[in-house]
Amino acid sequence: VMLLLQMLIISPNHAKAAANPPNTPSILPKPASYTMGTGQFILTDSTSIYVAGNTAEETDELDKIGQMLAKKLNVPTGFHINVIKSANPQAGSIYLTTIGGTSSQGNEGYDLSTTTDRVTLTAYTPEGVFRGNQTLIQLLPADIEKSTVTSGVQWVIPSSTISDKPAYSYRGLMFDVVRHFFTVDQVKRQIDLASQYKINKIHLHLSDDQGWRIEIKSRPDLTRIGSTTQVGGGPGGYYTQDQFKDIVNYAAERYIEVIPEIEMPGHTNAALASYGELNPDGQRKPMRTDTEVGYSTLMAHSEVTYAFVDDVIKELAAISPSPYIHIGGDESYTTSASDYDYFIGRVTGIVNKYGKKVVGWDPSDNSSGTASDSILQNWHCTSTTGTSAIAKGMKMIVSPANAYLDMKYYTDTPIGLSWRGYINTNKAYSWDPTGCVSGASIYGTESALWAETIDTQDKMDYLLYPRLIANAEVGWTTKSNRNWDDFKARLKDHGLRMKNKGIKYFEDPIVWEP
Ligand code: TNX
Repeated sequence: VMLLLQMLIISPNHAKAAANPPNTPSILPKPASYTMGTGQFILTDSTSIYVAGNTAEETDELDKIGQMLAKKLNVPTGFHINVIKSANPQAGSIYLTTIGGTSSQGNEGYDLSTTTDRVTLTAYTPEGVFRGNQTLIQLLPADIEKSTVTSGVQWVIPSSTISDKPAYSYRGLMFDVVRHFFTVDQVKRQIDLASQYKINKIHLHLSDDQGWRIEIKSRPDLTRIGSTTQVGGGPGGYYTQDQFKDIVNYAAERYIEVIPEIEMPGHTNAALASYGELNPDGQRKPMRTDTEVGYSTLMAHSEVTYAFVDDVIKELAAISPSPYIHIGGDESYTTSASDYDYFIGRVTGIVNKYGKKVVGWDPSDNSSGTASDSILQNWHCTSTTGTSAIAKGMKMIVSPANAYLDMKYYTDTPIGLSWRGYINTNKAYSWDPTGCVSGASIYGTESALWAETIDTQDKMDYLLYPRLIANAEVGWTTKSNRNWDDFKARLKDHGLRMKNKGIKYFEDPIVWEP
């Protein structure tokens, strides 16, 4: 009888679909709530995406988001899904709307409901719709990630009701494009991939001892000299201001903010090598290609230094829409404590003068000149870091080195550093932002990808994936909704999707057991 019943329920079409998506889709990061429905929605060549906002402007914005979704869906399906501006979606359509969205959803929350005849995504803002689209794509079979037309697939979405919003509003990823330079296209590809896991901030580490990576027109030697090498002695490189803006716009289309960092007063050898006047003896330092840290410093009591910083921040502020500029502040081991204190205050003043607020690594919050609207990026997460930030009422980005993505997974995995230990996927998942320091006003989380050991896209993929997904869930999903075994099962299932996306991830044996 059971067999007969099953044969009745499972039509040939369903049988095919059942082999594709598992019963509960493996959504990463895990949504706040997911309820399975009955039946399924089937995407076809005649599916349209309807978009409607509360204003004409909002509808235009949703149209762009709809076009991005249509483009993504049309590649592997070979369909001609189009976008229609209308609040009357026909049966068989996908409807993206802010009409009926509520402020309780926040900027990034969304409700996604799928029935046999419609997919409806409702959010308070277009940004929420964009985040919701990332979930919607994950509800379709893994072949949806392919970059060529894939026939013989039934493009089904199991009926469900999803209600979702992030635990933290800052979920960042830092690229170190100094230690090894990465091209605009390589950075864009990583931004696009990260956006699929609802990362919403990209922090670009643009200067360090081994290189200066952003064009500053009033200080041409920064790129003429300072950009010309990298760790190990390769050619280095830099972004022109137009290329930087291109990256910023690409990220903004994905509702990602780019926070540029100019590292100071330490990690400044490339600047010291470009302009002799920044050194006590007036002589340019040689460029360096080793991975030593903590030896370089700007002069805290020299007006030449602040004229330089002013020139740099002025141009950067003009091309960067983010309200924040990151000023570094870590590992200034050859700057005296009083010089460091004074320097951070002066630079905070310059950043504020150009209309921006400061983000700094710990211990920049200790400076008497740190403003209360500055943000601390806490990477030590020890009992001595972050206490000044808390006392000053500063917001905190939690970025613990023991979840760093540039550490090796295991003693025997080939790429990465190990000064903070080995960080497998379980370790990258099993932490909580509240565990960094108690009493902090937590803005969110950030994953740092330092690039001493990575000089190719494949190596970048290898260190990022799957650990970035683990970090992304720590930032998006509330602690009470997170569980390693549950995550592990979803991630394991997600491997095929990463393959289809072309991600050269590390198949961590703790997830993909041999
Ligand atoms: C520490 S974390 C650094 C970086 C290195 C990294 C290597 C931090 C703020 N500074 O300069 O690249 O370790 O893991």
